[in-house]
Amino acid sequence: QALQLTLALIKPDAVAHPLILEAIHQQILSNKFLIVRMRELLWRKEDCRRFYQEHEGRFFYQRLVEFMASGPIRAYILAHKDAIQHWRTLMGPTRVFRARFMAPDSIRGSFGLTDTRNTTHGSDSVASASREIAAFFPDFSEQHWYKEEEPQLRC
Ligand code: YYY
Ligand code: MG
Repeated sequence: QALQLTLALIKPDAVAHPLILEAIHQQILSNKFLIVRMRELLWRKEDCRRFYQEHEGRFFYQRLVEFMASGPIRAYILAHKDAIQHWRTLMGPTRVFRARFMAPDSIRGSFGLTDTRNTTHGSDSVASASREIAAFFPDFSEQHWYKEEEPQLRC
């Protein structure tokens, strides 16, 4: 398999600002990701809780869930030969202080507001990418994509 898939989210803080939303979208394009699927949606709190269940019990869990349900989100399935790591590198560090000082040109370094309102999400492993893609795109079959579409997209 030449291409890897990841789930990328643009969170409510960034979707709310058209220029920031557009700047992030342009970064996706200029970094040669293929946009396999894209949708915008409002998330229910119970979906946020399930999506972030690995963080249940952490001090920020409740504020994270409230925030993720506070406005529209944009979800992408992105393909790239190194999609998971490449997207996480473009996003930058999770926490705003670190992002500003260690990776000022990253998406979070440029646009992140707080540790919670940090613009974007990216899957962190092949297993989480599969789980997260299924959560946002229940009709998408990875197996079918790798069999029928991916071979034609390689270059
Ligand atoms: O994968 P990534 O988003 O970079 O960070 P995680 O450690 O998985 O945390 C998920 C999510 O939780 C983060 O994007 C914002 C929120 N969060 C927070 O609100 N406050 C923290 N101190 C740490 C994380
Ligand atoms: Mg994470």
